[in-house]
Amino acid sequence: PKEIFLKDYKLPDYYFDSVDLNFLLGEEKTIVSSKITVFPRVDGSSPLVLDGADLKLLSVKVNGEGLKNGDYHLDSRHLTIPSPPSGTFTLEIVTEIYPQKNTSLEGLYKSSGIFCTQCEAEGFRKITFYQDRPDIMAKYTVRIEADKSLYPVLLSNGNLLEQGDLEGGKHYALWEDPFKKPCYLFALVAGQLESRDDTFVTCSGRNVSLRIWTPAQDVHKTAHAMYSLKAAMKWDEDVFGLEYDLDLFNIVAVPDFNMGAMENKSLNIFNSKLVLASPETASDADYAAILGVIGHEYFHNWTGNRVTCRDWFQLSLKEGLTVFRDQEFSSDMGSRTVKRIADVSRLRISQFPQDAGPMAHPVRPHSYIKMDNFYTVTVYEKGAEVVRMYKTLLGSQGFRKGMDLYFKRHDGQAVTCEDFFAAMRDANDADFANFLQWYSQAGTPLVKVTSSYDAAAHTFTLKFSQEVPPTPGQPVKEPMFIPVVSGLLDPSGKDMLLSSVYHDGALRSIANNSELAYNTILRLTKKEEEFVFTDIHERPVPSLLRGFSAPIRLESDLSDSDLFFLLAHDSDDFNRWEAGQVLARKLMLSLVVDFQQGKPLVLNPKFVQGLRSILCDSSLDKEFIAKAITLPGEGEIMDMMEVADPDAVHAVRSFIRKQLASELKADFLSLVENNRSSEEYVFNHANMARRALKNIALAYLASLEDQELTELALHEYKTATNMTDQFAALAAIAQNPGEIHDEVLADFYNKWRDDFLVVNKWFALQAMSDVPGNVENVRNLLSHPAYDLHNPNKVYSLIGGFCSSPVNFHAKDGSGYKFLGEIVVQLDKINPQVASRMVSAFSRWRRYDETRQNLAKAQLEMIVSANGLSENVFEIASKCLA
Ligand code: HT7
Ligand code: ZN
Repeated sequence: PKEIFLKDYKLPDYYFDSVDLNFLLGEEKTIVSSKITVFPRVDGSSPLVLDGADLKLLSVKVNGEGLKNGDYHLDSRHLTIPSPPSGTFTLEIVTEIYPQKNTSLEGLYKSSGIFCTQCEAEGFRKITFYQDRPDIMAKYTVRIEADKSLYPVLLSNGNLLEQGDLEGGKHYALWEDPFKKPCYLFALVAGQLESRDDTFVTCSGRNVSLRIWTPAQDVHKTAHAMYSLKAAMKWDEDVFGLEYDLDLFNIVAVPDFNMGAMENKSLNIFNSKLVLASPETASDADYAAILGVIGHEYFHNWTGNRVTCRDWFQLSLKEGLTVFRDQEFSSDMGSRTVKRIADVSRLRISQFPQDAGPMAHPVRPHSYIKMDNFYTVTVYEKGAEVVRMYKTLLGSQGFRKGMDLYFKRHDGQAVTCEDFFAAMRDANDADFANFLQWYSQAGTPLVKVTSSYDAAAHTFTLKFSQEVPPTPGQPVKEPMFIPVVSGLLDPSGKDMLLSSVYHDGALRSIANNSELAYNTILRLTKKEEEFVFTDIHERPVPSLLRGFSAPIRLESDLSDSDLFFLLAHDSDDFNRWEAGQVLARKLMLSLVVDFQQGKPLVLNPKFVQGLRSILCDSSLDKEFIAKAITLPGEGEIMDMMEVADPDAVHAVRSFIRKQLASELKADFLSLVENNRSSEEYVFNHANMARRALKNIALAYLASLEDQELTELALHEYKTATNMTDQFAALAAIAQNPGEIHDEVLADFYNKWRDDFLVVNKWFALQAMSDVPGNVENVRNLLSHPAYDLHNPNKVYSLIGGFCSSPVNFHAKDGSGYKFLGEIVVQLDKINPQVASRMVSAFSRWRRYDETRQNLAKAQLEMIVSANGLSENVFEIASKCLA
């Protein structure tokens, strides 16, 4: 397979101006005709090379003249016209494709009888021959012709110009998109769909028609998606001054989709999981995800569509920025602290391990074999953290100035991460030191800090050192520019007023900016450096990296009592939560050592006391409490160990959970009692927070395996009036094997067997079970009538769910690895993108003991040598082995 490098980027030799597409959709085959106006970038006679995959070429014409075989070259990836005419010319191509047979779900395919497309990153080449790269931006018209009864709705990008009936029960629609776009934003949908319609009046008073399309039986489940869309449109106007630019915005929900959703210009296509919701069938987490993803795709209209990427290496330019925007949107619609905790947890659970493993890559990768493999948590989530750092450094107004300049300079262009950086810098005349390193250096920086107080000099000193670990292809790293937002707490727990700080031989005043008087940004740029706070009259406790101001690992010399103090008093709620997590991580790691040495496990009573005081603090937000009493995940602890030991970590985490449940039983019982849903389901922060707290208390209680508490969970299950409560009770019961467990799982399936999204929750719950030997149960579920490897959501639920359970996936007999190896090879023949996501579960295999390493390695070797392996899976599996 060919590796593609950022350093080899070249401007295209030809640009396209207008593109007319005509689709004749059929049951056996689809005929695609394209007419493209082509013009050279510079006059000369370079060949025109078009990308194509799985296409049957029927004809090629240049300026109306048919080309004969020798006038062009065709191979399995390209159609080349060696000497096109000089100046502007028209190119007409007719191809035949087979959407019904397309199980890869890229290009044009069918999902439950609906024709739909997915072109990002390089799927357009499966529709017709084209320069399939984002810097080719053209205006499209699209004509679709199909059987009217089978496909009554025909959609594409932009405005509907014309539609009408044709002979033989057919009809057609003609769409025109007035905005230039790269082909990855092209979309087509045809099927039996109905819509929920609404209108949004923009800030300049234009009416925009909003339509959310689904099969008729699901339209009633689109109210929350419509609410989310309107909220996102309003938010983008209010916060960024960005108005929608067409009179129509369509969303279509399909059940078979490789990712969450796609931002095609004015025709977003969504995985139905991220559109359909009703209180009975969707949980609070689903509702929140829908809000975030509807927002995300809508926000792409400006960050991604109006200003797009020059090449795929720049993916984070649109994705990091748009994730940042959707995070801010969700924060503004709910609780900022809780959202920040959730986002940072995700970064730690998924991105930090990626940055420390064989697939580590910079936010802007240097190379790829298959671009699909780089839609990663690094490009998305770490990329969003990079954007967040601009905002932290510039403040809200400075950030907005930078965004305004970015749009002013680049509307209608395909640009790079440097262009974004330059807009931020120039709009604010800012000094960003070597900030651009965040785009090119992989690895999570490790920052160590020690503190000392000089009572005589009234100074408090923080000494920092930083190190960026080596990653594949980058053995040696430069220091990074790291903004560390910091405050100091006085002995009563209040923020101290900060006057000035010495750094690099200069005294910088802090207090003259009243907004920052209790907080300051320490700008780390060196391998080692020191900051000295002056006029500090009592020994403070430092609160560092407030709000998680940079995507780093921070190791401090804070004592346990400092951490308990921060847990109780920090004015930065994120850091309050963080102090509890640091304590929990330390505790868990020390108990893991005890467990490995065969010592009895004993829980530090101070930890129980610290959590009890959080539980009983009625001034705290309930969802914050729920987060604060959630222990770090097993993966997070394993990542901190020299050799990951899944059994020990699992035993310790279960021990602490049970111990907390037993010591805080009365508190948990009253939380369940006092936080039941009394009224109709409402998606708002207060209600979600109540449910979150009640349900985590129930989960703790059920872990005790006590008859009475299982009865309580059963009662909650039976009386639940919404999916959040019902599923939480089911999950609480499912922790413990036995008769009740089996009965309730069967009951849940029978209730929801006709709702595939709910059935997927049922698959996932069983897949994630910690019960030893669960691999057999998961194997059996593969042949369950509701299961289908062709549907990505089902794969993510069952296979993805299984791989997220450390005890079973990493079972010492290798049964988990063998299971995944077999599935990956099977799945790769159906859908390489989904198969390569699954193979990533092996990526941390070197972190385990020798027995496990050998077993995992054997599976990776088996996969790499499988016949006809896709480039997608090859890239991930071979990088894991390298
Ligand atoms: N921009 C979209 C990316 C996407 C995608 C990429 C590869 C393969 C399938 C895909 N489906 C959607 C989604 C987004 O980030 O907004
Ligand atoms: Zn996106």
